[in-house]
Amino acid sequence: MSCRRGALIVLEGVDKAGKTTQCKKLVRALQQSGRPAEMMRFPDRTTQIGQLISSYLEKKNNLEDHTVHLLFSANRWELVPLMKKKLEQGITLVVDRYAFSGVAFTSAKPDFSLEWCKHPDVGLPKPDLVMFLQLNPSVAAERGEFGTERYETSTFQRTVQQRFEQLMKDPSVNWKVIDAARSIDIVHSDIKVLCENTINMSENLPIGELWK
Ligand code: NYM
Repeated sequence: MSCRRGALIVLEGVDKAGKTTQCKKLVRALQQSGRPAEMMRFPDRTTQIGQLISSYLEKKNNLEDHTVHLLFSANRWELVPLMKKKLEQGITLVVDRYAFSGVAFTSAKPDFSLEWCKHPDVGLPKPDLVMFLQLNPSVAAERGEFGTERYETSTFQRTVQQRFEQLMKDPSVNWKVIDAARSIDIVHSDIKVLCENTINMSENLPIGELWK
């Protein structure tokens, strides 16, 4: 008997778009409807690499820009065996940020091209669906102050948004743009429908390779 695989679903967006809230709600809703689902997030700050990244983000240490980019990518690669295992067991993974954040944030720094930034993540398990939670920077600002971590400034986030827009032009990735300025529940019901359709469509397909 062949087992139907789970879907790899990614939520992306600039800070304050509501990714984490929506990932949690989505996992709960899928589980309640009898579909095995788990949440993951990147960076995964629990591994040794993740701890280096976390102290970098908290400004407790400084890392050279290329180096930290490669660490973010390594943090994804170290979780790949686990991700594949879960997908093959039929568990849908709902992932809060992925390689797209990796590319958008590093390439928002001076002298980093999109192409260079994509390379280390080429061949990662390809998401069956990437939902981009779209939120105008001025609306994001109304949602409250940014935190104190690295990258949490309006100017930087505006450049990150532009990099995401460049990445979304790539038709090899199944991007869906979600208007995140609406209420949590309305955004959730849109996301849930897209996700259920994706689970049904991808269950018999092999897991793809990103940017390959
Ligand atoms: N970030 C996240 C990167 O710069 N590169 C990456 O590859 C990933 C996955 O880390 N500002 C940045 C985006 C966020 C920060 O924040 C992680 P959070 O709140 O843990 O999602």
